[in-house]
Amino acid sequence: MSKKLLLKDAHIEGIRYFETYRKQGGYEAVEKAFKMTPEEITEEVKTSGLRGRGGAGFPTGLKWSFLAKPEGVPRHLVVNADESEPGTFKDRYLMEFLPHLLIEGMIISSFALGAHDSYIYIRGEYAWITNILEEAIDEAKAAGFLGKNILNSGYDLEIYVHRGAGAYICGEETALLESLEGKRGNPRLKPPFPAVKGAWERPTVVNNVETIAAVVPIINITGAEYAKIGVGKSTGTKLISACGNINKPGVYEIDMTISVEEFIYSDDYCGGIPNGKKLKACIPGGSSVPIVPANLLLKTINGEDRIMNYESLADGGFATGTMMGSGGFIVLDEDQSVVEHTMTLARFYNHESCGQCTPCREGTGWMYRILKKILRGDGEMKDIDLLWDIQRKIEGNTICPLGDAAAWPVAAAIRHFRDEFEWYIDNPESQTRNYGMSNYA
Ligand code: L3W
Repeated sequence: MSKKLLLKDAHIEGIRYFETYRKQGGYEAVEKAFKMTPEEITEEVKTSGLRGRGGAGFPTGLKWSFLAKPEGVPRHLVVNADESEPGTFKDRYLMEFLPHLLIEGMIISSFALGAHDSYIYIRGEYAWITNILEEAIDEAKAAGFLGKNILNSGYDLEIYVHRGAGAYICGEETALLESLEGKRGNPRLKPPFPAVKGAWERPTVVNNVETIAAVVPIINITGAEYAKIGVGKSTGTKLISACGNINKPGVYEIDMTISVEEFIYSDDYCGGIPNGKKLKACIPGGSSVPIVPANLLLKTINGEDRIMNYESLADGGFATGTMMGSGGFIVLDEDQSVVEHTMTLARFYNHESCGQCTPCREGTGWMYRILKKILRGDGEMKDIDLLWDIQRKIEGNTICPLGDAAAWPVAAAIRHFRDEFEWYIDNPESQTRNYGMSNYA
């Protein structure tokens, strides 16, 4: 069983409330951090090897050290809680059950960054969690951990919760900042990175919920001890939200040394596949990362066990491997249609494209229409090559990663499951026409 750092107290009744959280040692990391300098805290985070848990895996301490500090200009910490990636629901769990862990992490991180106004940008659909967070903020304030002169340190901090309005694109950090400023959530060109020009053109660190929560155990046990958990550049623990054809869907905290096989089949985690079905494929990092067939999922190209971590999941590049991404682990059994699954994702990305970049705006809709055509029984063999061509023209040609995220699932599906596309085209009458056909019209 993996070591637990974030979810160790999640089962305790009432842990959502300040009093219970405090009894379990909550806010001791703040007390410890306030005896350190901001630079020492950043150094601890660097030593820990913590990488961004939202999808990109960028080193957190390095990002913090990029924060510009011009004289007299306020800077901000913005927590990205716009968790909208299909298959990803780990931040929801953290915020719902352990809101004080996030707030404690935000106090320490804001102090380290010299931010006095920090924000949680939360997806609009998480309305009930907004209430939980606001209640927790009030409790922390009443206990002297937020507001003016926290713990008599002379340091002031306010935390605001800002609800999104239901657009996936607002999970992209620059679209999020636009939205936070009250504008339409269109991604900005980078550079400048938010660390230099972010919210209201001020230096801003944008970090995922889980990343900021992880700062608490890092301060509690030290960065060096945190770095000992895991392997290589995959240090500490990672939350995985597991769903699809598994016996025990849910949120699991893993140390990044366990194999993918153990994660899927062990009773400590997913508990295997229901009804004795075989594993067909998996999308291990949220819908944006490439789908991997079972054989490549369980073993790397060198025949070694594939491990649930950043390096091993990406082993072999896009041709064979995939990515850790946000840890949204979607399992498909032998009964699932990869073509249909790919169409569902294409529909999603087409709907969520902001429309700024032509390749994404036009390409996502084009891919969706071709996939519908194939599923409807009207596909032609040349459609597969056309799909391939379109995704190639989207990837790398857009302002933000939504274009790549729309292209990769299509590319990986064709690369690994081309025969399934061909089967739909060869068997126009025998495909899964008997359900949901209105979707393919
Ligand atoms: C300062 C530099 N800052 C990079 C910062 C940058 C950002 C972070 C990572 O996309 C991915 C996407 C999704 N100076 C910097 C610098 N930074 N160089 O580092 O940057 P980047 O561009 O690699 O990633 P991104 O734009 O944040 C995130 C993938 O994650 N993903 C995400 C899924 C969705 C969720 C969710 O719902 N929670 O996570 C899944 O794979 O496709 O590729 O902060 O500013 N020189």
